Amino acid sequence: MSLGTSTVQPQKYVGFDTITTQIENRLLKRGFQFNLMVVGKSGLGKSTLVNTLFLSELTETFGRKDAEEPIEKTTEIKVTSHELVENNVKLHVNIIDTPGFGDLINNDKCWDPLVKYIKEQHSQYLRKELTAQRERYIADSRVHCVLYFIPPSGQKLKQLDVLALKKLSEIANVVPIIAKSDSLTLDERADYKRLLQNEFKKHSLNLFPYDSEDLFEDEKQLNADIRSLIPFAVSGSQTEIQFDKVVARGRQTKWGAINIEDVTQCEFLFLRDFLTRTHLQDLIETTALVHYEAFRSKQLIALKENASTNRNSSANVIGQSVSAAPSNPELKTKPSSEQISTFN
Ligand SMILES: Nc1nc2c(ncn2[C@@H]2O[C@H](COP(=O)(O)OP(=O)(O)O)[C@@H](O)[C@H]2O)c(=O)[nH]1
Ligand SMILES: [Mg+2]
Repeated sequence: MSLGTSTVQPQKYVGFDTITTQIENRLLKRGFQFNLMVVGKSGLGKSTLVNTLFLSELTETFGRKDAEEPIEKTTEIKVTSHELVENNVKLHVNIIDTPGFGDLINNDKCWDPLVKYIKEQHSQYLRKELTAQRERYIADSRVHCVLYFIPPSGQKLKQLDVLALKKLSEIANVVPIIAKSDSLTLDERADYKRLLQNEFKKHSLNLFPYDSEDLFEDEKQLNADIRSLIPFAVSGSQTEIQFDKVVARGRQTKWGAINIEDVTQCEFLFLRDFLTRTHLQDLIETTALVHYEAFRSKQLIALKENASTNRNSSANVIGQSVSAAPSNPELKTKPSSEQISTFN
């Protein structure tokens, strides 16, 4: 017997169409959490770009007063939290600033601390999820997006970048960008972008955005358009400049000024639209449904296998000695924090 579903039109107004407003109100009260990690060599303009993205002073960059001054370096992973409000929508942003990547003489596995950090956030979330009295709303520190800064060298990806991009894109949404692209001419920029796109293909890097079967046609098209733009060639600036008709963020040089907010000169606006207007929710959702889910299932399978090996070995012990006290089954199956935080 099959239970068919038929569409019923209630005779009077019932009011469940307000569910979207109810959800919206709840979400508005709680706000949204977005965690953005920036990765790349020091001096590539990471702090400046983050501040340009959200038009606020989110991270410190002092810039240099003269060329002799050393570039300010971030030496450890530093997280700063901010709350941005736009038309009643609260966005909690965590910026995860990472140490100058590849700055050392020996950069062997310099992505390890970043991979470890990303996995640690997944493991913290899993631990909170698995406690008996879990919170209704678990604070989310999982990394939703990794902005990967590539220097404007015009050259192929270095082995270090390939390996780092590979490792990071296995566990998070990675978006590569060409940093300080104002140092390239428009032609050089287009060539470099093509070269990097080929490199991504050659090394089979699985970069964000991903296509899934449940996407609508227009969403697939949008993703294809975005993929043709990646890596975005961007520049950042925290100073406003008076151009012919507008005042906008720009970089003044001896030869003139570039307007960062003009898409014919710089792809900064494409990047910002992508991160905030079109793909913010997708970045958050993909982190939860793809990356975290993969971590979670791997950990839970490992725990289950562990538990069954333990059970088998304790069954042997009980078989040998009747005096063995029955252990607390709750403790047996409950994962310890050490078990969950195993990295590989
Ligand atoms: N030409 C150029 N210089 C930039 C750009 N973004 C930042 N800078 C400059 O590069 C230096 C380092 O910037 P910073 O944001 O601190 O780099 P970080 O070490 O990657 O965080 C500063 O002097 C910035 O003014 C850019 O897009 N183009
Ligand atoms: Mg910095």
